[in-house]
Amino acid sequence: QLGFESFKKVSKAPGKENCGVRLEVNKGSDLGISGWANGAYFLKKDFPIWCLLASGQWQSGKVHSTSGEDTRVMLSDGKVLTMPMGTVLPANPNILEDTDDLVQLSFLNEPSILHNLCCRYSQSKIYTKAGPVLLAMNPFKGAEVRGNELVTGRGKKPRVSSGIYSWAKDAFIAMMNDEVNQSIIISGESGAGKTQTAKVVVECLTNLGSGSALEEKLRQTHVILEAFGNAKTSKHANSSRFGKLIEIHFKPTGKVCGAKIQTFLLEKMRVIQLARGERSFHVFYQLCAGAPSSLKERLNLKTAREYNYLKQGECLTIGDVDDAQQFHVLMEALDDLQIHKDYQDNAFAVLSAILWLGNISFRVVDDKNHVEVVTDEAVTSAAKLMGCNVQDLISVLSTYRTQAGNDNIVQKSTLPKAIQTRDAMVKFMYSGLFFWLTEQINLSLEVEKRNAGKSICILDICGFESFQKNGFEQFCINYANEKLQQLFYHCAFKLEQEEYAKDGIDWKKVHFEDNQECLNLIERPEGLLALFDEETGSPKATDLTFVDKLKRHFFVNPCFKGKGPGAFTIRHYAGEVLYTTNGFLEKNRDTFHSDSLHLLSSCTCQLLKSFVSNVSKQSGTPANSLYFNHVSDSQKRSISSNFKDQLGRMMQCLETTKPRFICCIKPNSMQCPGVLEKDLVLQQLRCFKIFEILMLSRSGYATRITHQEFVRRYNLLLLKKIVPQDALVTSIAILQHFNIHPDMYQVGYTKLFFRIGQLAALDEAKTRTLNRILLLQKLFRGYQA
Ligand code: AD9
Ligand code: MG
Repeated sequence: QLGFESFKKVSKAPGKENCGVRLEVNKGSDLGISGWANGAYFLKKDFPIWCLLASGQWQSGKVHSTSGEDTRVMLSDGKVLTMPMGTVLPANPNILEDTDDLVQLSFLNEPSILHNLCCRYSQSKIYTKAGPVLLAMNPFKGAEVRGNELVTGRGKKPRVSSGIYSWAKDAFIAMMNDEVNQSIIISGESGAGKTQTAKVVVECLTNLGSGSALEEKLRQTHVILEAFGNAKTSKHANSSRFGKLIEIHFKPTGKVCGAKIQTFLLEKMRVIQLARGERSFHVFYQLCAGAPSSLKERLNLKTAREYNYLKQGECLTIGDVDDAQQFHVLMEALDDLQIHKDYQDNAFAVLSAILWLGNISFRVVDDKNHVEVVTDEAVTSAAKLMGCNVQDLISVLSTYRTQAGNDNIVQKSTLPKAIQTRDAMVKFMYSGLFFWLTEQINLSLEVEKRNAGKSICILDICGFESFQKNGFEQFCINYANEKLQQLFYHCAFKLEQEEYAKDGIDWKKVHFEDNQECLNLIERPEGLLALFDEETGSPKATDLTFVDKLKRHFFVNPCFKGKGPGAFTIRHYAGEVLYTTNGFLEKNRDTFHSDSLHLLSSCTCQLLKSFVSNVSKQSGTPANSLYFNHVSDSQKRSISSNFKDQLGRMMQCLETTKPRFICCIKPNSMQCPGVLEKDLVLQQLRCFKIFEILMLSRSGYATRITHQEFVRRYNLLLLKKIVPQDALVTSIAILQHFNIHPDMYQVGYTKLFFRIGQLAALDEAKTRTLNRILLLQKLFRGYQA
C-alpha cells in the first residue's frame, strides 16, 4: 500500500516476531511492519493469501507455488488457479481474525479488513476500532443481541457493549486528565445507525459520570425529539430530519451535572410536502391515533387519512409500529421532563391547527386565478385552535397588501400565492414548536448550575442522502455532511501530520484526497451558494435560469455536471448525487409575510405568540447558537445563507474541542440483521478513508503529551529524582527507566509522541505503584497505631 521501496536492513518487529518485520528504508525512515507486505516476501509456499477473482470478489487461499510473474494459488474451496502479480494479497494469521482494532492486523489491505469486520459482525461484535476512529456496524436488531461483550456500569444493569463503553471512557478520561472539552462526532449515511449510536454514547457517558437521573431524562428527551423530528423516508423508517448536539457537563470531580441540547437543520418542508411512500413527522400520526377522546374532542381531531398534509405521501403507517402506543410513550416522556400539562395541550393544539390549515381549500373567483378561502370546518377549526378570528385568518391567507404612495392597497392573492402564504405559516409554526420544545427540554436537563467543569458533546445529524429524486433538502443535508467530512479529514490527517512536522518528528507521510474541491464548488465566493443567493434575490429568476447559470459557471468543474433541463449532479465525498431544482428558489426564499407574523402575535394561543417573540430574539442570535429555522421577511436572508453561517458556527464550536469520530456503517441496504454486503461496506470504508487512517496510525504516533504533562503524570514512577528539572530530560529518564522500546515513541521539541497503546502500559505501571504506596501507607499507619 505504500508502494515499492528498496531497503537495507531487516529486523524483527518487537512483540510481533511471528508476523512482522521492520524495515529501514534507504531514505532512513522507518516503515513499520506493513512495509514488507507488498514485496514478494509473502509469496512462499502455504502463505495465506487473498485472491482477486474475475468476478471482482476476493477469495481466501494459500500460495501453492510461484514462477516468474505468476503465482499458483490454492483457493479455500480446493481449486488451484494461476494468478497474475497484483491480484494476490497477503492474508492475516487466523489469530488476528477478529481483532478489535484493525491497526493490529499484520496486513492492512481491503480484503483483510473486510474479512475482519465480517467475522466480528457474524458474532454480533459491532464495534471495531480503526486506530483513532470507532467503526460501528449497524446490527439492525435489538439491544438484547448487542453481543457477548457486555459490561456492567457502576451499579447499573449491563446494557452496553464493552467496545463502545471503553471508547467513550477514553473521551471521559481525556476530558478529566487533559481538561479539554471533547466532542464525539457521529457520521454515516442515512440509516447507518448514528442516532442509535448517539444514544449508546450518551448512556455510557452518563454512566461514567454516575448520573442515572440525567440518563433517564436524556432517554425521554430522545423520545420527544424523535417524535417531533423523525419521519419515515424511502430509505429509513425512523430517519432524523434534524441535527442535534448534546452537551453533557461534568463537575471537576467527574460527576455529571447537567446537559444541554441544541437542535438545528430541521427539515420543516416535510410538514407541507411529502414524497410518495414517505411520512411527515411521527408526532402527527401518533396524535391522531393515540389522543384520548377528551383531547380528540378539544382539538377536533380526525384520523390521519383525513388530513391533506398527511395523506399526500400515500403512507400512513409504518410496518408494525403502533402510533397510538407511541403517543402514550410520548406523553409519559413529556410528563417525565415536567413539561406542564397546559403547555402540552397548547403544543397539541398547534399540531392540530397545522393539520386543519392543510385542509383549507381555496375557491378561484376570477379568470386571473384570484382566490377566496372556502369557509368550512377546516378554516374555522384552525382559527379556533390558534386562538384568532376566522376572518383575520381568511384575510391573511387570501389577500396581500401593496404600498402605493402612502396608501396600503389590499389585493386578492392568486392560488399559488395563497397556498405559499398558508404553507409558510405552517412551516413557521412547526419549526417554532420544535425550537420551543428544545428550550423546554433544556430547562429540564439543567439539573445543576453550570460550574467550572468540562463537557463532552455528541453530534448526530441527518446522514448523507442520495435518492432517485433529490431536492433542496438533500442538497442542504449533503452539504452539512460534506462539512463534517472535512473536519474528519482535517483532524485525522492534516492536523496530525502538521503536528509531526512542527515537532520535528520522523514519519511516513500518508497522502489522501480530501473533499476540499467539492466544498470549494459550494462555498467559495463565486461558488454554487453565492450564485444560488444571487438568483434567489432576483425576482425574475426561476429554477431553470438558476441551473443555466450553474452550468455556465461550472462548465469545467470536475465536481459538477449539468444534466438536462433543471438538473445537475454534484460529486460528493460519498458519491455523485443528481439534484432536480424544482422548487429550489422558492424554498430558499422561504418568504414569510409580515401579515402572517402579526396574525400569530395576536393569537390567544400563548405558544404561537412566543414563537413570534423568538424570531425577534433570534435577530440577535448568539454566536454559538445553532438554530436557524425561523426566517422572516425582515431578515431577508436566504435559507442557504443561514444554513452556511450556522454550519460555520457549528464547526467553530467543534473546533474548540478535541473531536473524536464514530463512523457508522450500513452493512446492507435491506436493513436485515446478519447480512453484510461487502461492496456496500467497502464503499463506506473508502469514503471514511479508513485505509489511509490505518496507514497513518500504523506509521504515526497516536498519542502525544507535552514533556511537562508527562513529567507531572509519571514522575512519581522514578525512584530516584532527577536533579536538573528540565522536563525533556526527565521525560527521557522516565522512558528509559521503563525500557520503552525506542520504536514506540519519538521525542519532539515540545512533546512526546507514542504509538497506539503505549501510554496505557505506563498508566498501568502508575496504578501499580500508587497501589503499592497506598498499601505501604496503610501498613505504616497500622504500625504506628
Ligand atoms: V438517519 O441519517 O437519521 O436517516 P441514522 O440515524 O444513521 O439514520 P439510526 O440510528 O436511526 O440511523 O438506525 C437505523 C436503524 O438501524 C434503527 O432504526 C435500528 O433499527 C437499527 N440500529 C441502528 N443501530 C442499532 C444498534 N446499535 N442496535 C440495534 C440498531 N439496532
Ligand atoms: Mg438519525
